[in-house]
Amino acid sequence: TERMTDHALSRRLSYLLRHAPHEAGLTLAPGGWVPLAPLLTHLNVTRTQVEAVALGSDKQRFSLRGEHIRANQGHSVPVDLQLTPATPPTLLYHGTYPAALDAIRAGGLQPMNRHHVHLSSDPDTARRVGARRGPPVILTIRAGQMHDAGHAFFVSENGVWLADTVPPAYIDGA
Ligand code: HQG
Repeated sequence: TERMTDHALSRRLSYLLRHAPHEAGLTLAPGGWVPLAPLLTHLNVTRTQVEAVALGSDKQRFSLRGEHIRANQGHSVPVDLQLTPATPPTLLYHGTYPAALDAIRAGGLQPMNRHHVHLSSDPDTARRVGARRGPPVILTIRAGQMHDAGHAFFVSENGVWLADTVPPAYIDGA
């Protein structure tokens, strides 16, 4: 069989570890961890290939620890990621697309299919996230104020800021 490209393997790992561990016969342990061995068998890849993808990923999407692997964020299946609350910078950014703006103005940012709203610490990253759906719109989130008002923030191992929702009052640029 042909060797999967690193990109294809990264896509498969994201899919299995965030959305469909059951397809590989796995369940996510607290933190999102699964044992590496059965995953390698399911994907028919080597540990070396997975290490290359995990360590080489621009976004550090995965963590490898001993004989276990996880996705650092982006899950839709129920999982306790064991995130600790953290104090965000004054401003965070979210890249979205024009057709979502009416709903965002009315209801704020919602996690949609994921567990959290994903926020970036710089506008360039937010622009890249938004550009996945066409011409992006960059929203500025007054995260410091929001945190002072009692909203919890978390930061994933790969530096993505997460919040349960972002009320419209803290969003500029919509
Ligand atoms: C929008 C990728 C209507 C939101 C990226 C977004 C990121 C609303 C979409 C990570 C809304 C959800 C996450 C509301 C938010 N009404 N639309 N009230 N609130 N939206 O993919 O942030 O490459 O779940 O603006 O790089 O785009 O997979 O979230 O457009 O880090 O590692 O609903 O996924 O990372 O889309 O992306 P998503 P996202 P990976």
